[in-house]
Amino acid sequence: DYSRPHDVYTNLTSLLLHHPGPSGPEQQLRDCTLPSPLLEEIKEKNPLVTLGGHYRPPDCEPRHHTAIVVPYRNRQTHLRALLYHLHPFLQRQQSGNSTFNRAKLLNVGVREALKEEDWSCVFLHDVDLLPENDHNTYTCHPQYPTHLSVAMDKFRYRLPYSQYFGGVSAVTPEQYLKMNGFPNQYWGWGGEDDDIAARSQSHLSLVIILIFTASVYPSCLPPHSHRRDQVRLSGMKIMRPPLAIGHYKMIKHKGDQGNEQNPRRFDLLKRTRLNWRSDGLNSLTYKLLSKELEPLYTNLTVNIGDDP
Ligand code: UDH
Ligand code: NGS
Repeated sequence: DYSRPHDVYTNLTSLLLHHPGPSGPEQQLRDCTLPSPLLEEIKEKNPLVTLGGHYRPPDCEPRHHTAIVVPYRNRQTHLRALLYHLHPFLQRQQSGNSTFNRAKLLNVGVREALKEEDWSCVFLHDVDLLPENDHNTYTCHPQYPTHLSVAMDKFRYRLPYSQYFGGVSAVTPEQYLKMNGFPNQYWGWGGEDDDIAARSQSHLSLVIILIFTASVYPSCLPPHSHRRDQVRLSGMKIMRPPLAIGHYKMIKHKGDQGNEQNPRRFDLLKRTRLNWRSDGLNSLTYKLLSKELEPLYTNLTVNIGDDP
């Protein structure tokens, strides 16, 4: 019952730093240098596959019903290797064209990454931005969210506007929790980064004493003379590297199908102050469909629902 559904699944590629590289178990399996995974393990990784190897997308009517026939005798290890790859592969192919939701995918990525390991810093990194300056250290500030892509070539190496928070940013798990993660309601292009900026600043209004402490003890500041920007909400701050350091090249591209401008973004932004406590990490729902350790990244396929 592997069927190509209507636009339901959204593919999330999350880049986990320090991940086992090309010599990891996935690669070893492909090179046949690792025993095939156990059937129980494959089953565990594919919770939505039912008895007999059936899979049905949970939230839509399939358009196709496909059976896969394998001629087989005495090849248990091969069968297990095939099942291990095929189930997530087929579920991935069903990734649909429903409206993109960058902030919700980032929420999912952060939550799943934190299940894996106790990261001290999590980067939120657009796929089309290449850092150009080695001094732009990929670390977190201990107290405040950091915005790193302050000087992109497409904006002539400066901020397009002073509150811009798009592209590449970083939070510690504690900062992420305190700001209730990111909004889940921005379907389509635009505004979600402004909401994230506003909610981090809203939160920071609660820790004004820490800001004061940081200014008294400069040793609390991160390396490379990150400086604190004055922002609109009651003198709150977001950390940024200097313009000369936060250089990024953007891989040129057009707008994506399924990520058209969100006409509701301005209305949503007006309500950030009211909504940030209830829309975010604490209201996040999704279904994890598969998780694959590729040689250079971890690929999570998730169902995050659709624009209501
Ligand atoms: N992304 C995808 N796939 C998509 C859409 C977005 O992977 O279909 C991710 C990707 O990481 C990307 C990020 O979401 O870098 C941000 O999306 P974007 O690159 O489209 O946004 P950006 O604002 O570019 O950087 C906008 C170019 C077209 C704007 C049209 C509206 N003015
Ligand atoms: C603002 C958007 C942001 C976006 C930024 C840069 O207008 O989400 O432009 O866009 N805010 C709203 O639409 C409310 S860019 O020039 O990269 O296409 O990140």
